[in-house]
Amino acid sequence: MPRVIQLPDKGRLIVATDVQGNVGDFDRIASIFEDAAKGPGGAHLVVTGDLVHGPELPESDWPDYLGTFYHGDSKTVLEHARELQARHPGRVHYLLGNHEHAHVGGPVVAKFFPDEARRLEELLGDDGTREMRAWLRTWPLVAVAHKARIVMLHAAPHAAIRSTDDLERLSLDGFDGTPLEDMAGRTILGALLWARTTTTDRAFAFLRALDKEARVAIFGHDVARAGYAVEREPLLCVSTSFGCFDGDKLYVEWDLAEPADNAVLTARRGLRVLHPDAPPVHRDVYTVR
Ligand SMILES: [Mn+2]
Repeated sequence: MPRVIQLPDKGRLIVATDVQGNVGDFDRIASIFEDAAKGPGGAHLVVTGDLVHGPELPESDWPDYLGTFYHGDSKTVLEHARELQARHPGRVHYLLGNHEHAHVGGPVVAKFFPDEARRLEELLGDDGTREMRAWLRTWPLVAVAHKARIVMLHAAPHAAIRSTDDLERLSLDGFDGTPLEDMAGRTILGALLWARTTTTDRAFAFLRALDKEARVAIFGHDVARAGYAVEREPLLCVSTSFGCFDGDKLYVEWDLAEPADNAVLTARRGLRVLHPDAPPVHRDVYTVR
């Protein structure tokens, strides 16, 4: 299974991040993609990991920092994700996030349950768990859109790599006992799935190792309450769902034939509002309308 996938040079690119069990948001991005797929050249959807593991709190216990209330239902999100991928062979790409990795060799994640992977596996049962794990093991880590000069991954592009081969030979296993605070700093896979940020030099070194022309990294993992953040070039962190209010949730839409120049301009021209009818709370309405 390839860990790095190459997207074609034409069609629409839709990029979404961090759904974390939110069925309504997954279905919304799926319908945006399916509308785009009807256009000339079709479309490609990249979801940059963490489809699973959401809160299952009553609305009365819901904290403000989690944004708009929802009931986490990872089982249904995975079902819908599989159906969407089956309807559009070769055009729907789910990248591995640290929450998926927890099912296939990664350390335990404990945001809303002491062991989130165990919680979901209990809901799925033995057969469902086996099928899910087999599927997750096939997910790539990085998507490259060569002509668009965009690289997509789960977390910040902090990993020290020299070429695609450094990603192709990674093993998912062997992280069970790794303390979470060591994940981003110690290994290539840990950085890919856990780094919240990185320097401009390190990020461009990562991009260049995969594609000499690449100019922008799109990722999630961290919550940008305004829907996105460009801390520095070439880092475009996008929040499509988790941790945001509905009116602040953003995704990226881009023409795969159009070369991106930098993160700031890609944000300005490529970001779209997931729920245009919901009022903005933290969104910068001058940059993203
Ligand atoms: Mn994550």
